[in-house]
Amino acid sequence: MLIKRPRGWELRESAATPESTYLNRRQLLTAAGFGAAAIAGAPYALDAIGSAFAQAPEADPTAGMYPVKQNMRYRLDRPITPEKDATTYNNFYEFGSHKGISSAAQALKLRPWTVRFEGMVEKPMTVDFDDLVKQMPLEERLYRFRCVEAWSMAVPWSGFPMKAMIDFARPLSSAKYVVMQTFMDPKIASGQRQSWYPWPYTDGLTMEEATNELSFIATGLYGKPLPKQNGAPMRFVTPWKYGFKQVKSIVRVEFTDKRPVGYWEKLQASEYGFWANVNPAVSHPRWSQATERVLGSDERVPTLLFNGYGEYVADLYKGLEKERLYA
Ligand SMILES: Nc1nc2c(c(=O)[nH]1)N[C@H]1C(S)=C(S)[C@@H](COP(=O)(O)O)O[C@H]1N2
Ligand SMILES: [Mo]
Repeated sequence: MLIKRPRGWELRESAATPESTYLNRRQLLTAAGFGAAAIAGAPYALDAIGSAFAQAPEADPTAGMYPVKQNMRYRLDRPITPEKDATTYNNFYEFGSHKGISSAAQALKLRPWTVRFEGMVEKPMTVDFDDLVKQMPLEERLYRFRCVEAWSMAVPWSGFPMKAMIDFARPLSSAKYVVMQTFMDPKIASGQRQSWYPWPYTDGLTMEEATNELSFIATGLYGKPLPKQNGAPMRFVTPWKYGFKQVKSIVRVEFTDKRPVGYWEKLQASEYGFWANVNPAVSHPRWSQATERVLGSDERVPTLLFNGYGEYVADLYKGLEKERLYA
């Protein structure tokens, strides 16, 4: 009797794939909430599936820490930006020089993740991110955010005061500046293969600025661990300065007595400087800073001096009026 035996290339995918793998793929799709309808839907949904696969194998031991309690001292004068806008309209040049990098950023591997503290410190050290975050006083803060490109948002960051991390690092009293540096991995970050950019991304500020109560290290957003595209696992937040000071995916924190030159200042010193405080009266050489486009709405609103945080930070700049404080 002749029996037709299917050859290898005739097998259906479900038969050819070991059952466990097949089930895992299905479980992942189900767990991530992507049914057949979502798959058949917009390209956005497909991107999201890609990111579900990229993220799922990395268990996040800090996930259970969120949401954290909101610190009511910091209030907004405008609605919170829809989560979808804040997490799909990004600047993260490591993954491309356009706003749609959120799916490319899923290639970032978050564990293990270590942070190196060095330079003018009592003792240099390397700390595992999961150990560091456990020792920090986590809280949620609603902050405004203003990019030098004249768009803005208002988001709930979770994280801890930068001051807590500085105390942990124990800098020498002679340290005047703190510099943060992003990871360097051109294999996964295609932007880092573009050699005309001054990789790795760094930026810094004075110790007085870094220990101001507003300076914050974000490890979460919208009550969850920080998405990769927003700078996971930890990024700097300084709401009275333009967005480019807010270094993402930090691997190194250095204390120094020399004023640092950050990524954008290295690239184009005529347009971007050290202080980078928000000021509607001082234009960027190529556009006005008077108003801003609010992400997720059609509105343009007036920009505020120090992005509205003058009561907390204006004193930091007394006597420095001759410096280029607003670029
Ligand atoms: N490593 C790194 N950090 C970065 C950037 C970047 O390209 N690379 N862009 C900066 C700029 S210009 C802005 S406006 C903010 C954007 O943050 P968001 O994508 O979370 O809104 O990240 C800042 N931090
Ligand atoms: Mo920006």
